[in-house]
Amino acid sequence: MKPLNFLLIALGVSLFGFSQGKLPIPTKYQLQWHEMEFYLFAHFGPNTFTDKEWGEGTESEDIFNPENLDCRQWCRIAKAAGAKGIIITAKHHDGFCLWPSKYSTHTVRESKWKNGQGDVLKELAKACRETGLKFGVYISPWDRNHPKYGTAEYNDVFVNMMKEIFTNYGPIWELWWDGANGEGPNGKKQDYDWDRFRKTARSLSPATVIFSDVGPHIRWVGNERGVAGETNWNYLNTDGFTPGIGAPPIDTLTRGNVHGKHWIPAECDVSIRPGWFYHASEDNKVKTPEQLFQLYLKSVGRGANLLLNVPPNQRGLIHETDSASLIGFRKLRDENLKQNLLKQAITYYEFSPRDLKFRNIGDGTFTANLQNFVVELPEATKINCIVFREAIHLGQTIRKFRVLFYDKSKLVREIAGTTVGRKRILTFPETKITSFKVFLDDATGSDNISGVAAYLIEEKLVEK
Ligand code: FUL
Repeated sequence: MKPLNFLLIALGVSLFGFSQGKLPIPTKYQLQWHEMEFYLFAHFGPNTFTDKEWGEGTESEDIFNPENLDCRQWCRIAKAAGAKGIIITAKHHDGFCLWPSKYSTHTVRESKWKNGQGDVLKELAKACRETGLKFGVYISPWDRNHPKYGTAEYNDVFVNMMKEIFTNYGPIWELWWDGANGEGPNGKKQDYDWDRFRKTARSLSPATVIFSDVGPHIRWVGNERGVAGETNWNYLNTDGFTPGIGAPPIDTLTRGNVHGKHWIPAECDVSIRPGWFYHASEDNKVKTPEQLFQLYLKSVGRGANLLLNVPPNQRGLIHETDSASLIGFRKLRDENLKQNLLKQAITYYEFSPRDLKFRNIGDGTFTANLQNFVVELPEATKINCIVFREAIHLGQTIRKFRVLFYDKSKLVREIAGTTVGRKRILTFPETKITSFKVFLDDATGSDNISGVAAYLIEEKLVEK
């Protein structure tokens, strides 16, 4: 090779490496997680029976007795709602284990339920497998029952419990480490060995994605309302931070860090009811399908995932009001977001010859990635919702975008935004258009928008 050619190639490689290669990108398991989009959370345990949110850890095991427990019912409802998995509170802050752990004496084994022979994790893991749902486990580091809590040995207990869970109930798709660490009046304080916890999980199950305030794979969104930032980076800086008290500021969790060093996307956890656990007094406070749709727009529609808590009741079943609401939510998504109005549209580069055209396919996935482009519809069409997807397997690079809508040559609406991420759903008042242009005013790299779709949704569903 001639020296000059070599130099040019080397320069190209290093420039490319500088502009793109350094960007954090998702692992294949994180990418799969992004595609999960919406799944359920099940808060279940002694609190279900004591009507509390945070148990003391002193509750008698016998109060846990869900006589009609049917995890298949949970799964049927989850499936019908279009949720793709269930994460269960295997151990909440009260320390009660929903599986007969060898490392605790405060478990289903000590309860009256099925004469101590029951195992909720086993039943749910099986039901999830049979239904084709992913199975996830919440295990609270904070433990108000365990006698070892507050000593170095508790870290061994926690590690051993994880081993039991991975070994006996796997595959575990997502592991959830809650950040709450409110110390009880006994003043016990635990020095958690996060590093060891992470290594244990990774060695036992490399495919599991771990959630905590600061990842390592998925971060808390900073609120329990189910709302991601309108600007939402999948990047986060974690140096010097830990889950719980040592977490980054709320605003950082909600928006991420534009120059963050790690790919740690946000997950929006929120309950369908005011509380996390089931309380009969909240049966008339279940979120409506329309409210859930709003949450969908503010979580999934901002590039995050939606983890919706639907707490089983004392019988061990999901209440009919919650299930009706979930099905209604599914119906709204199906009826409003199925018919991509751009299926017949032609897309071409704004600044290139018009013969470079792409046709949208199905859900609006392009055959190429685009930056500045025009979408032309075959006829005047009313829309009030537009959905973008970014090619996040290459990183998150869009910082600012603009969409200009035209009715023939007349500009009829302009909207602007910041990040796109896995999915960005924008809603606005109904507008009749014949074409629109998308400009990425601030973006790096050349593979950015990987899909676009447009819909006419019911007026009442437009984001409030
Ligand atoms: C919080 C906990 O304290 C709540 O009880 C609930 O589990 C929620 C999802 O996370 O940190």
